[in-house]
Amino acid sequence: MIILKFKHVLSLAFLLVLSTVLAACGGDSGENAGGEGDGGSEGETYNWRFVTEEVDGQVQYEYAEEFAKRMNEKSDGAVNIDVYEFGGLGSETDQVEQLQNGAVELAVMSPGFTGNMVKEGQIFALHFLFPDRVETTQEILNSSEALNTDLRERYEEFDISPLSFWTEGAMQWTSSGTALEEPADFQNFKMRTQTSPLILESYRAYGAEPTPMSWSELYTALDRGTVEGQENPIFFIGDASFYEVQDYMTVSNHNNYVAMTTVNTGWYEGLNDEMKAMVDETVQEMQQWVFDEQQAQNEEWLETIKNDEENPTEIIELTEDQRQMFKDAAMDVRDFYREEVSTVDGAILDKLEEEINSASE
Ligand code: 6CS
Repeated sequence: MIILKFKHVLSLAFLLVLSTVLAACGGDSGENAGGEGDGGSEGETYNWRFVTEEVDGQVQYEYAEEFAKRMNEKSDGAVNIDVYEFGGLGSETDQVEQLQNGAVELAVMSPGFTGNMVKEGQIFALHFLFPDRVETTQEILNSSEALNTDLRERYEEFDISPLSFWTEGAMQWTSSGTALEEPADFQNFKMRTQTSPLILESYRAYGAEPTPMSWSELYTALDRGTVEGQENPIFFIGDASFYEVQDYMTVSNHNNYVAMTTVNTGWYEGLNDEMKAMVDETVQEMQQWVFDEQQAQNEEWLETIKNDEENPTEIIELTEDQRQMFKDAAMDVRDFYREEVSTVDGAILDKLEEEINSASE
């Protein structure tokens, strides 16, 4: 764990140097990069950059490494993708901008950091929307027209093309001082969230005081009590060591952590047909790969957290009645999304709810 924290400090130091270099590149994707309007031709090489919000060993980073390996093999070495850990290129929000301006071609992006821009993307902030079964949630993410067509169009207005949506696992709450078992426990509770405004709204609905921040600041904030709790999938609670500075983990399964494989829209549209097909095919193949990866990491970390006697964590399972209280309190946020957030009168949410209902039948 110390290594991870140390590595993170190194990454942040590296950040300044690298982001300066990228800014100087002005979005030039490197030699024969297959950029916008570059049709590519035989014998060409392609050098692309792929940034993630996680570090070596964590799901997003492993995804990008595997993606890069597959693209390199399929192209007989013509496609070379440099994968960047989180911290190397700035904050999560900086990374969104880098994808938009073409400084990087590919990014794993969480909708939780784009909500101030792509309002509809905040649909993922709604608690208890997706089914409890993570496999069914992933099937919906794979096939949903509401997400893969309608929401994608909203992102493309900002030069971001989400090519796929995938779960990193069900999210759980961790806390110090207060065990989170029913909405009343959130009263005045200092909860860390990502930056999308609807995530904050979801916690205000329980009476909490949400504070948005990057995960790079979260360990220290939890340790010092600046915030008292946070939400994440179990592998992340483990690998980022948050559980070491928290007393409780509530198995709430209140939401899924959804990540998107995104590309710069202009760059992607400018790829030649062969390259585009190779990217699309690899994105599709990776859906099962990443599902298995997150499942393995989440299962492994649950055991580690349970058995870590040096850093004991009380694990709380919610009763059906307790979950129902949270569900009831969360429902108003859907109306808020439809009325105050959506720019299309909640049409994407309506369609997604229909898709979820038919997948759950
Ligand atoms: O809590 C967060 O902000 C981070 N959580 C995960 C699972 N991935 C990256 C993200 O930034």
